[in-house]
Amino acid sequence: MNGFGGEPLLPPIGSLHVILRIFDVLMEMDLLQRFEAYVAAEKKIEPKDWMPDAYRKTLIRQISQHAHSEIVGMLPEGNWISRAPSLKRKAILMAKVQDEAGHGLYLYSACETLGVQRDDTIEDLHSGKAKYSSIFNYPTLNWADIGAIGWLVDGAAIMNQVPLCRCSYGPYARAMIRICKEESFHQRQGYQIMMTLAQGSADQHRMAQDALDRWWWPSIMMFGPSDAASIHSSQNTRWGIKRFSNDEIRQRFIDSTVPQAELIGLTIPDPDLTWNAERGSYDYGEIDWDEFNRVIAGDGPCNAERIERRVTAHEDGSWVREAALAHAEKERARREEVAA
Ligand code: BYC
Repeated sequence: MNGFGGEPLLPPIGSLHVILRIFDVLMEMDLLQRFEAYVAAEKKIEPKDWMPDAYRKTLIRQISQHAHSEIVGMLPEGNWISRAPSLKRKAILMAKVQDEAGHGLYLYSACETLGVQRDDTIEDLHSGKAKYSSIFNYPTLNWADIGAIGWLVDGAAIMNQVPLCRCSYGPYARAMIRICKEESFHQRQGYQIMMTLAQGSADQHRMAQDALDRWWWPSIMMFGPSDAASIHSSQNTRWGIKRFSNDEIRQRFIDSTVPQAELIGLTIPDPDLTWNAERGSYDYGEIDWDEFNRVIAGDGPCNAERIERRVTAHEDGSWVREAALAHAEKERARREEVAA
């Protein structure tokens, strides 16, 4: 292992146990100080660099949960591929869902650079140990929901993920650059579906408004608990993982989305939403944190269905993994034979 920035660690010296222990502690303190200065100078931490255990753990937690969100996020939209209203909409939705699979793969790979096995992170999802975004535990009842997901859910995802492109951990930051570019297309396709419906027949307009009514508050909850209740924020901000607080990003999302709704003649379902000229921002109503806590604890409308679908898909895919491993083994044996 290197120091961070590729610098070599000092070799251990001395033979007495106590001296070694003191040396270890001093070295750890020194490394921590240098790590924090390095991060504060906006330099990227790379996989072989020294990092505090807690930094590694919080990144594994966040990146794996982010990867799970991408993969579980394919399910509510995937349900509508066969029912999209035209060939063009079907092709667009298929490409979008495929993009989400790609995002999950980049993120599982970024997570593996921190020393965890993909199988273990997936097992944590299946066993309910690891979370994934609360938003994907709500059902997609009709086509307008696909518009609302693209517009609001991908819109919220971009708002949260653009700052992650500057995350102090290199592999995560680099994965986020491509993901954000793709999410931005997703957001536009969702808004375009909503615009088409909102400007269509009275029934279509009602469908768009109904989807906004059902998806607005769950989308607002995506940004996580209020700053006062956020357990990871302060340390992760200090370590350059988080650049803005949950409430700051939530506020930005609301401020940019309200005019988009107005432009297409839809109403945000929040009677307390008012422009605050002094703050230059919208004031908004009370978020139902009981609902948020219930959903992230596993008791949302679709939690059980989502996990069951993921477990079945994983089991159904076992023959592909086994075939790939058998092929790799044959290739290795062939190479060894040639080399002998
Ligand atoms: N759902 O201390 P806090 C997408 C958990 S978009 C579930 O504030 P942190 C997509 C949190 O994990 C969605 N759990 O945490 C879009 C923690 O629990 P643990 C994915 C949530 O990490 C379209 C606890 O609450 N995006 O993928 O500082 C199509 C306390 O929270 C939620 C990301 O994952 C939630 N909404 O801040 C397809 C972005 N919110 O872990 C796919 C990366 C909070 O201690 N993640 N919790 O058990 C982040 O930026 C941060 O992790 C968060 C939370 C802002 C989400």
